Amino acid sequence: MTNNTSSEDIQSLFQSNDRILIVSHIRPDGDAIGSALGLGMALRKKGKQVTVALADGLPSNFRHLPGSKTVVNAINPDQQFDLVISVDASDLERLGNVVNGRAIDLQIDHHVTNLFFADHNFVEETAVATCAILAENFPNWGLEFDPDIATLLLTGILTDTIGFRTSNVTSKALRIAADLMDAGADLPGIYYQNLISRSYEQVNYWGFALQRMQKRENVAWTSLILADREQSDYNGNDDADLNTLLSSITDCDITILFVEQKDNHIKVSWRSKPGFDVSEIAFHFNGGGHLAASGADIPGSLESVMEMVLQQTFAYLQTKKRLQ
Ligand SMILES: [Mn+2]
Repeated sequence: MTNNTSSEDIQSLFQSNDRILIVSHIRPDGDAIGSALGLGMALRKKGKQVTVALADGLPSNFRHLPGSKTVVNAINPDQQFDLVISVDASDLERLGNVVNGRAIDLQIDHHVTNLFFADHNFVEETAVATCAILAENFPNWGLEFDPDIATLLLTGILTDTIGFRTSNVTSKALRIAADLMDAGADLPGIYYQNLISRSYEQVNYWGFALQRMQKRENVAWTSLILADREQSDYNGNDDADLNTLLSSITDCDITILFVEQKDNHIKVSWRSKPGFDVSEIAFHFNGGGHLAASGADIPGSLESVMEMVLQQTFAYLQTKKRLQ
């Protein structure tokens, strides 16, 4: 499967269709939101009627973005669209139930695992973000930037590259970002807002976990329990991005976070340094993920899950040592 469209095709799709629906993946991140809203705004500037729909709506940490109030999380099944576009989603399932069986006319994405599920597929695997593909191609597609659009697209690039520090970052990505700055995006502001700033409640929530942190050999672990969430008044996502902090500990090759859930189960996440494959451990518990970041949902009490997971993690390290 391969790309089957060109910039000329895309430009004429935009020119000849008026009622446009843009969708992206469930649990939307900065790139999903930035690309859906950025493309939507650029098409509205061309006089198009645009609906941006995300099955899970917009997480609170992205509600500061321009145009965020226009996002809907469901569409009337009878509503007619001339053109349905998916951005930043590798397959139909990732869209959630927002398209209600409508076919996807055009998709723009950068995931290696993309299934080329649209009539017109524009997939660029080497792009650091879908927002980078949009920024690079807007001029070819007859679309223009303004400061809001540039802000949305740079938000996607910055969040998908965690501030230009993922291994796929290229000089081209930086040139695209520079062009977006010229178009009016405030890079330091976007950086602070999306990658640095945290609420008092979030950091307070971390505090409970940090106090309980333990370390044995090259493994550190800790837990967040339901009571911590209540005491800190934190109401954001499960791990509160604590994994990012844990994974920065220099002398630990593997870090593990246990997050207690309602109904007697524990969400476990592993992070590892290069050379360690934590997906192998997660797989043992019916979980999965990537070499360096994996997770599993395990039924049981915190104590029992912790014991099983630590045992399995140290067993993995033992086997690895023996093989070396
Ligand atoms: Mn992306």
